[in-house]
Amino acid sequence: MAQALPPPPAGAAADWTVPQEWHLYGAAEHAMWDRLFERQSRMLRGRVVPEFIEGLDILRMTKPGIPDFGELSERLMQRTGWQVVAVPGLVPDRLFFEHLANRRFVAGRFIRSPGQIDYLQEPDVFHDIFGHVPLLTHPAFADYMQAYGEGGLRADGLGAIDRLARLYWYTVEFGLIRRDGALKLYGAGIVSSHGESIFALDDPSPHRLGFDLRRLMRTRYRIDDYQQCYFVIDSFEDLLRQTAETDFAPIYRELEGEADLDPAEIVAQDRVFHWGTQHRVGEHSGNSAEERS
Ligand code: HBI
Ligand code: FE
Repeated sequence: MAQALPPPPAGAAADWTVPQEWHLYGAAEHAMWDRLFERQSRMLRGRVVPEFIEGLDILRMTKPGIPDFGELSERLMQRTGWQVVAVPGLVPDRLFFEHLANRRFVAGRFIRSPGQIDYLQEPDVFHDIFGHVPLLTHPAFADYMQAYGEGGLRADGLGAIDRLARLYWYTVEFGLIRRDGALKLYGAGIVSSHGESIFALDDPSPHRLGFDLRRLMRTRYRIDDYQQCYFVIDSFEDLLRQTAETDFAPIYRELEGEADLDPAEIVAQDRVFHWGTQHRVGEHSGNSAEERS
């Protein structure tokens, strides 16, 4: 059942938001953003779904420095009615869902230090803004994120947050999409990670399977390594259709009788794009991409 929320940290509002305080970033922090931005935008050319690059342009994220959340929100608001708000770190599930359901994306405001360039526990501003925000300019994806938040609030009352979190993980964080017969990246955990943006698309190790809501809700995931399994959607519109128009309560009940699947498993109904060798499992431990979310 839904539990009482912990109180917000000192300096945060009741909904856990804080001011970004953009003026407090120093030159080294902006330089770190520029370095990550340059490295990732070069890497992603031709690998990421084109709407991601369009989102960077629409939001003027190509200009140097850590973006100002107020400016991003203004442009996003015009486009799809979304806003970006700063939070001190991970927020409780229910609040996270409430923000999404109200078309507010919560983002960390700190940036990783040079020693953490490829490994980070908590989502920083580069993961949250570069990874997540460009696709919020896409109408169907923007609606999907809101629907996910609404689904989260319902799941909270049904004891099903863990199942729903798998949906987020395998789409919003680590999703692949098919475009003109080729696979492209769109998940924020992949696109914000230098190593995983190669691994997810090109490495023979991980499975790449067609999206199937029930299947994905049964599949465990790892937070400390590259994924062993990626799920491929046909389009953002299709993803939205399969989630927004679905009452998940009967699915949660149905799944209670079924065993969880290991991410290395393949089952008979799977639509297999690539049957992974799984030979690189564990090689990237401590090198998670999103570095969790
Ligand atoms: N809080 N700031 C932040 N960012 C997240 O991605 C996040 C969170 N709280 C909960 C959460 N993610 C997930 O556990 C939910 O998707 C279930
Ligand atoms: Fe994330």
